Amino acid sequence: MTTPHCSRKQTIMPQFKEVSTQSGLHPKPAGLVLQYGTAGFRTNAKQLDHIMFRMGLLATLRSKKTKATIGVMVTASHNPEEDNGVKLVDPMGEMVTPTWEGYATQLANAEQEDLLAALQDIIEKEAIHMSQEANVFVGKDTRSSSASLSQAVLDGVSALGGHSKDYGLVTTPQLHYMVCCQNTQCKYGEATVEGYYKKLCQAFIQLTKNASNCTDDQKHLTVDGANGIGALKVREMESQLKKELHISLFNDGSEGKLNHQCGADFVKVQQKPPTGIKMNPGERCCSFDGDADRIIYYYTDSEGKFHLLDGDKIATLISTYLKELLTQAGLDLEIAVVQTAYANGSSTNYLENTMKVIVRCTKTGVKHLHHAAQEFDIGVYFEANGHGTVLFSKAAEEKIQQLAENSNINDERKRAALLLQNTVNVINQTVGDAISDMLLIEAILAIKGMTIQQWDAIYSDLPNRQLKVKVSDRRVIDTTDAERRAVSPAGLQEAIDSLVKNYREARSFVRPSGTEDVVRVYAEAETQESADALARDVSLAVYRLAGGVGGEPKPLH
Ligand code: NG1
Ligand code: ZN
Repeated sequence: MTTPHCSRKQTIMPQFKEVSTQSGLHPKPAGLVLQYGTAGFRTNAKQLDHIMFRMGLLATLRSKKTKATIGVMVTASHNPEEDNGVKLVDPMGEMVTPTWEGYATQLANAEQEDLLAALQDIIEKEAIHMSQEANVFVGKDTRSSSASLSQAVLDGVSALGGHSKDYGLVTTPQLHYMVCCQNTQCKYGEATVEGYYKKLCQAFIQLTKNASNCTDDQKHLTVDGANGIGALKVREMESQLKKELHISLFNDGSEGKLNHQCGADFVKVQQKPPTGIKMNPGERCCSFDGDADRIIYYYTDSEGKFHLLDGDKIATLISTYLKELLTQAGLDLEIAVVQTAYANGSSTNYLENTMKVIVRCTKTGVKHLHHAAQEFDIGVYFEANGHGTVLFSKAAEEKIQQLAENSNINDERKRAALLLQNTVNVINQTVGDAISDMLLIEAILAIKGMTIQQWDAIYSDLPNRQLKVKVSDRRVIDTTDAERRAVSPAGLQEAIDSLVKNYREARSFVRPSGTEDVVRVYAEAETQESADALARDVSLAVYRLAGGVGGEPKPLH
């Protein structure tokens, strides 16, 4: 038997009075269970009102605990327009720490009458002083549901007496940037969108100003804004690029539907151009995702063949550039590239064996990559899907700074040091950022006088295929070795191992998605036919051994 409602009410502490009243306006549908996944909560927007209110409460507690400003971003990134989601941002702009992800799940799933007890539990476990001030920054994407959902977050913050600042429509990385600026007393930059544009655009202009022989053609870039927030923000920023970059913006949200047949996820997974854009052969194009924290480049050649330059190609370009600059500057800093199991085998091979940089593999989800990248002087991390950035340790930044200010060095070292300094400034180190990554990539190509074809030719991707399999409970799949091997259900890994042996240069792995109710299958092999066949074979094994639902996976061809 649960405690009767009225007896609970009598024990409500004054600090919870408002929560008790307000939570009635954001009721939880009884029995609904959601989990804080790879990128926060994400599901159909209709199920999220109570989650948003409760994340407003949790962000307020987290702010009290850390004595710092916390961010809450309302977005479902690359998911369809009907979905929405929420992610919490920790003080330095990083993803919220795992223990608090657990609290988020507990708080989200507490039935209406248990909400105050669930809150009290977190307060006690974390020894939070409720008299401490709290500050929460809130941002949202362009989904039609985002306005009322972000209001629910704001209601949650005010119910616990926290202060909030509503940034309205911003990209996810912009909100991360604001939080970091605020908590570093503006050392990282000014906590406004204008401050963000100013920091990034000034660095970009400094980087490209000496890029010799950059023609107007080379300064042209086609951008697919996924009909989302990134498009709005590119428009806002454009004038500050002072014609150093000419952007043709498509899928700007004026007509098309968010992420529908466009955007970084569509282009990466379908391995084809988005609809709604005009592509000329050989021209550089890029796609953002729905909250502008991912970017993918591509072009079609003169024969009309589509070429994709994903997160692995981006990581390779950036790390090559940084390594060259470090050598020219005479700086001894350790550089590493962090990837996930989805990284193309060719990229790992090139980075380790040709470039000879350290390569680390982590579990999927940027928080894991971010964490691993923090262990190096310079950590370049990218998921194959185009989510990534570069982290510079404090010591690395100081060394670069000192060298850039040193007047006793030769011109080559000076030039390299200044380029490194501006490179640090153009990068959003808090999280992967499509706009910042775009400016960095464009600057590198201009500085190196490199075409997209030359960039693409650094190494050739192994053909690959990603598929999804529906199972009755995806939690039956448990993985190890940075998700590269399945430990359950019994027999699945053995089945994958023996299927892989049928193809040359093949590799395959499966893992439960953290953002969708599916099992993801990845396969790569010497030819596209082999990669497709292997992906299908492995999908069948998942279907049979892990409780597949619906019809059996069909051959792709
Ligand atoms: P899941 O659904 O857990 O595979 C996807 C991406 C992640 C990450 C998150 C958050 C792939 C294979 N997975 O996670 O890399 O970006 O979404 O957006 O791309
Ligand atoms: Zn995203």
